[in-house]
Amino acid sequence: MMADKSDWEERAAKEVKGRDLTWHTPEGIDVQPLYTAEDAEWLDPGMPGFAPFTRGPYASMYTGRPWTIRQYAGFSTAEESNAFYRRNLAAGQKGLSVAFDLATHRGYDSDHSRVVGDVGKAGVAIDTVRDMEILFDQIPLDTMSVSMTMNGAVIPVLAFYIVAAERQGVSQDKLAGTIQNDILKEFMVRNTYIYPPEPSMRIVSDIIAYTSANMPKFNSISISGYHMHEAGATAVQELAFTIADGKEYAKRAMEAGLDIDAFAPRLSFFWGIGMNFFMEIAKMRAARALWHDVMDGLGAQNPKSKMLRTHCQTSGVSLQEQDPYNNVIRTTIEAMAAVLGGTQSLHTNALDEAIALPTDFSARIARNTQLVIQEETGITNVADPLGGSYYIESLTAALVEKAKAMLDEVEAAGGMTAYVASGAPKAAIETAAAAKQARVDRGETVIVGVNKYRRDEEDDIDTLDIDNHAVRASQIARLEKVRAGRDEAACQAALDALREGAQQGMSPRAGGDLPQQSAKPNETPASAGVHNLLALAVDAARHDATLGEISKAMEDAFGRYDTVPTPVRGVYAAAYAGDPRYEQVLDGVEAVERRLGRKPKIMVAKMGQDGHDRGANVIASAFADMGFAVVSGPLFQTPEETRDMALAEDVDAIGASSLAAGHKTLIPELIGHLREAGRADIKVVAGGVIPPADYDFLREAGVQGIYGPGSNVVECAADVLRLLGHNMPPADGDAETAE
Ligand code: MLC
Ligand code: 5AD
Repeated sequence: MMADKSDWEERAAKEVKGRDLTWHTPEGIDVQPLYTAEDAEWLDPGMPGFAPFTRGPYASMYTGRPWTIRQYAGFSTAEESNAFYRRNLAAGQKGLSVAFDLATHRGYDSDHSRVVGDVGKAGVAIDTVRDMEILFDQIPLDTMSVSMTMNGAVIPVLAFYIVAAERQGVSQDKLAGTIQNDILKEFMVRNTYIYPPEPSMRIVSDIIAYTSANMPKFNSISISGYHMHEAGATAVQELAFTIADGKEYAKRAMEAGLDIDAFAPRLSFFWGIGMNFFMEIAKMRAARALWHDVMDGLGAQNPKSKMLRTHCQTSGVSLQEQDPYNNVIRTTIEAMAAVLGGTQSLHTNALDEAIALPTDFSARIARNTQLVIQEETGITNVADPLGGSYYIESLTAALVEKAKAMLDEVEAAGGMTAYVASGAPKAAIETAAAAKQARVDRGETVIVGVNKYRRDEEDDIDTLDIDNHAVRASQIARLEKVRAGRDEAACQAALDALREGAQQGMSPRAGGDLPQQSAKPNETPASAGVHNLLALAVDAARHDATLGEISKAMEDAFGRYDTVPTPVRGVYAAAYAGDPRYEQVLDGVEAVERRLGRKPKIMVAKMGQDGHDRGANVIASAFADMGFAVVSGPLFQTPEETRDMALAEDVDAIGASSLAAGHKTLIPELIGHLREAGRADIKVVAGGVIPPADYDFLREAGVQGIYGPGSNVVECAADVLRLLGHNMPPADGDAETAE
């Protein structure tokens, strides 16, 4: 007789002497050491290309057409990015994906005083249609599909794209591509919003209305879990919150008077793919099943409305500064998960991700990772090759079940806009992130070359450096030229019309950030009427209005939205209870407290337009748990504003978190301001994505500690105690110290 699962359990228990082999995942799923037909007999995943699309949106999947190799890129000027795109396309890339700089994301022209450190740094600087024309010079927009990652300044950027194509002789109905246009996740995790939630949601549905009427081949939105994943979300959180976001957008568009089947086939998705291989594959399958049911529930009839298509990007946070060639291996594994999960489009990260933007060399390896999988492995020859795997099907079902429960919570809270406004999903993700960081710091989650098998010395690798001052100067020159050459009266008239359209379309609830109820059936929907913001902005762009001007016209009606981070508390204390090194740090903090007569106080600062706040929040929550008084600065401060807050709060140290390459400009400026104020005694340390090649520069500027990715948070605190004059004993072996 054939052995069954109970026979197996008996034998395995003997082999491991009764040890419990269950894996308790951060999602709360108890993964068994073996799956059999008994676990999966009730699961039938159906066929690829058929409802509920668990096995993939298309019947033939990659046997018919492989996924699109779509590498996300952009840096410096439009000229430089254009040349980079053309080199990549010639070498096998298939679609484009534009990364804009943070000034552009946040609706500022390159000559604005708040963005001095950001222009051209983390993406390409775009101020006018002219820049957009240069970006796509010799790239035919009627055949190339282009993704643009833009959410805050989504109206001017899409308007520029439409007008740049027009000037290339391509009408908008021919444009194939995707605009990210997903604002809810910006309020949760990515932070490149400009306006308050309510007008931001109007922008989303105005774009859906415009593209569904005028641009039939264009995906109006890329509903993104990626950034939640990167912020530390579990697979269930990423799934549930992203699907809930999608549902919210669909409902808003319907409330604005659109027919669901007119726009839903052009809603698209975007997942982050990390190292938990099978979980990520199951996540993508679960997402398709969940979306099918949600759209069915909203009354969609067209099967394409219920068919989830997605882009994926391998995980940035899974990549490390230490021993960076390991990142090629990690990215390959993640890319395999994305492909086995059935992605339509994929970006593979470059090996220098944790250090700087990709060079030509690292971009080539990243691209070739996909080319090798696509052309050398035979993986594309079968649709959904893992369908029917007992483990995969069980995991998919478990994720569907858990995500459904979380979706019910969102529904009970009044839908995703209300839930986001409550801060609950952001806090839940931050709690997961802090717990994850603690598992890494404790060595329970192994990262090769970081918390295990660490090398004594690291090799140097070449990284891309951008001369931010030169890019800014050249952008300013072009801005002046465009402004001088345009019909000023016509341009201002178009901007006035946009401002008015923004005001009128919003009444009576302009600027509010409470969830909106359904529009009354006889109310003229803003999105479909004469006040469509994208239509008005296209007109302004035709008259060469700048990105900053278009954004400002809407800001006049909507206001600008600011938030202060509110890091979670207690996660570290719980994770480290009883850890001897952690206890030493607690003792150290108390010793400093006795000496000062108050708690040592640290400010966690985010300067410039860089909204990546996961690292800053992890530091703030861990330091608070260790007994420091912690002040979190608001996002987007200028160095002067950081100084003012540090002086007002009378802090002992400032930790500047930088993940978007502004560190060489912003941190030295801050130190200069502190010195001028006579407070050179305030210690400044820096953390985030900082290339080792910049360490000397920063130290000379007065930075007293630098902590790259992979730094141990407890050791950072030990270092800060030393800076505050406490005689802190070294860690065992002291190999973990970040710097
Ligand atoms: C596909 N097609 C097939 C087929 N597979 N036809 C027959 N048989 C098959 N097997 C057809 C499709 O129907 C479609 O035509 C065409 O081929 C293209 O396929 P696709 O599946 O739509 O792929 P693509 O065009 O690449 O679109 C993928 C997408 C899209 C829908 C997911 O939204 C997209 O490209 N997204 C990319 C998003 C992105 O790059 N984001 C970067 C974020 S970076 P038709 O006619 O039906 O269209 C970021 C980082 C940061 O956000 O800064 O924070
Ligand atoms: N070029 C290439 N990749 C980028 N990323 C961000 N900006 C750029 C850029 N300008 C990638 C990184 C990061 C993710 C959000 O996108 O992988 O983790």
